[in-house]
Amino acid sequence: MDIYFAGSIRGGRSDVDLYARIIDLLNGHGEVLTEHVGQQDLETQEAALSDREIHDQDLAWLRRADAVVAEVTVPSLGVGYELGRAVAWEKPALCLYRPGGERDLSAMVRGSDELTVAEYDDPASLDAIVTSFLEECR
Ligand code: 6IA
Repeated sequence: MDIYFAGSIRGGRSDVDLYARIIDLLNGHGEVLTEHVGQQDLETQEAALSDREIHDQDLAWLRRADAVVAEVTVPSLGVGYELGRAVAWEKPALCLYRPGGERDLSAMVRGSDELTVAEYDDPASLDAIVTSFLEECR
């Protein structure tokens, strides 16, 4: 199973360690096409790519994916855009959100019937959430 993980980059990197942890979990279920989203030094590594190259490569991976998993607690225009494309391409998409922070989740995500939103407080619960979602995708 090819899995597209989405998480904030220019929207803010405060959850990058959590992204790496989620990517580790996802690697137990299939191939994660976007492991770079969890890399601490992404900003320097990707500097060689133009924005167009990043956009085109990411959309090609998204097109190929069997499932999308997004951590949406840190709001990101790019993640929102990817989720919109995932819905348009009828990809199953799971949005992971920790309530209680500074920003409430967008109504465009929580209000969509075509996105699965899972709220969690403890990252230890992510394994069960992700496993249940991906088993339904198979
Ligand atoms: O608007 P954002 O940057 O927060 O959007 C984040 C989302 O867009 C992620 O889920 C990625 O899939 C995608 N994305 C945005 N920027 C990149 C990137 N390099 N490389 C790969 N995917 C990206 C940006 C590097 C730059 C800061 C020098």
